[in-house]
Amino acid sequence: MAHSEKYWEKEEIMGVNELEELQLKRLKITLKNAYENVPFYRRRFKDVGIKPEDVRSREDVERVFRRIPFTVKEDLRENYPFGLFAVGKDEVVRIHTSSGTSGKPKVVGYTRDDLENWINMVARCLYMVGVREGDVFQNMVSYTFFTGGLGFHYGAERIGAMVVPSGTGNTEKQIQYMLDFGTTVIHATPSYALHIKETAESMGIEPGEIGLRIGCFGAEPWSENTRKRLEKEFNIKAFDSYGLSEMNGPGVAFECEEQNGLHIWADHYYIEVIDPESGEIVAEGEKGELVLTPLTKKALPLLRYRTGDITFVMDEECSCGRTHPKIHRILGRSDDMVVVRGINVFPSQIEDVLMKIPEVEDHFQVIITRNGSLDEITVKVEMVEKVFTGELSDFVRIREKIQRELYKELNLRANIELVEKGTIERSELKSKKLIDLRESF
Ligand code: DLL
Repeated sequence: MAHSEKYWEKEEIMGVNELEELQLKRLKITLKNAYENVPFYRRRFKDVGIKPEDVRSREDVERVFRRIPFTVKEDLRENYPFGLFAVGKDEVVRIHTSSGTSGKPKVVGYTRDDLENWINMVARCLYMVGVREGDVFQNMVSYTFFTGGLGFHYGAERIGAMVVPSGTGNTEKQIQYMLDFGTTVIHATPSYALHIKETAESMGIEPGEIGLRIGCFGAEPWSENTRKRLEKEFNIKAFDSYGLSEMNGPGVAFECEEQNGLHIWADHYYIEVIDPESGEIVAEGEKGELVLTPLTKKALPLLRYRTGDITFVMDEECSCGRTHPKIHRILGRSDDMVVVRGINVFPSQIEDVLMKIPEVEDHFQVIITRNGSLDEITVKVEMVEKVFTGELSDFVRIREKIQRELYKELNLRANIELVEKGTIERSELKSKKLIDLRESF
């Protein structure tokens, strides 16, 4: 395997110029593949009057490539199941799906080379955060259609770690396995990690004494203060992991040891950030929706795919030596953002505020309702058992404290409903933190 002591692949430290040349070379191949093999894209090229060979130089990427309309989730749904595939079933060796809240799932496919690239990308990420041959990697996400299970499984195997394919559920057993097998690295959604922590405590086990070193958490938004909690409780370093099925799955972007932004693998993805309203590219470093084009994906060459995720490209060199750009941790999904009384609110903002208040437990829910013409925001918060005295004055004090802290961040007065630990439903995969009931009013 071509890795030095510090990096998994030499591509991680390529010069920026070289990296851009590689992007151009691969983009040309991707455009040709999409044009020649996907009727949907051939039509789109025709509609805007361009051909793949019109993209010759880096300038053409801005001039020509950016005229191609965005691909959106609905395009995948409308072409269900394999309509956007660029290869026949004989070349596809695996599919995964990702379901939204309604309608048909999005089906994604991989050729053998696609899988190879994906495995290496995930291996890169794991190696970057310090996973090595001697580690025991417990993979606590779903192994079926969700890309997180098999995606991480093969990546960790590629490094040579011992993989425990435990999937989700049976949380008490999972904890027992950690102790029995000497697990050093865990992979889960942040919500499930919090649930595991709570379950361990209820079994009389100190999470910090399990012997874990590293936690890889992702697949849903989480906040800096949640990281602090997870690191402290489990006695680990916790890293943010970003990806989406349409771009292989996990392994698109990952934090390095700096824990300050996620390196996005620019030799495999072309990155744009747009204003979600106007579709225009935002100024460098500005916040917007991430748009990705895979550069090495044979089976499903989605062009200018709107991820729906809000972030920005961080303009700084990373002391880890990797040259690939960094994105800020995902601030939220554009369709997760709610506008309450004219103010934009992301559930992850609320999470960050709550997780720094010691009286607040790890679980919460945001409920939006409409009272006449006025939007109401209610945050249901579990209280730490120790402070749940039943004294009215305590309730009032804590409620006011939470309200004040949220007001500072959101400039919005929220109703706070304090509930007992265990009231809010726990989640083994992605949790639903926001319930918007306004539509049904
Ligand atoms: O969640 C792939 C994945 C698996 C990523 C395991 C990380 C770990 P999907 O089910 O297709 O794929 O969901 C993709 O989840 O567009 C984001 O909105 C959200 N998401 C993924 N990672 C993060 C993260 C997988 N670290 C969608 N922070 C994406 C915030 C995330 N949101």
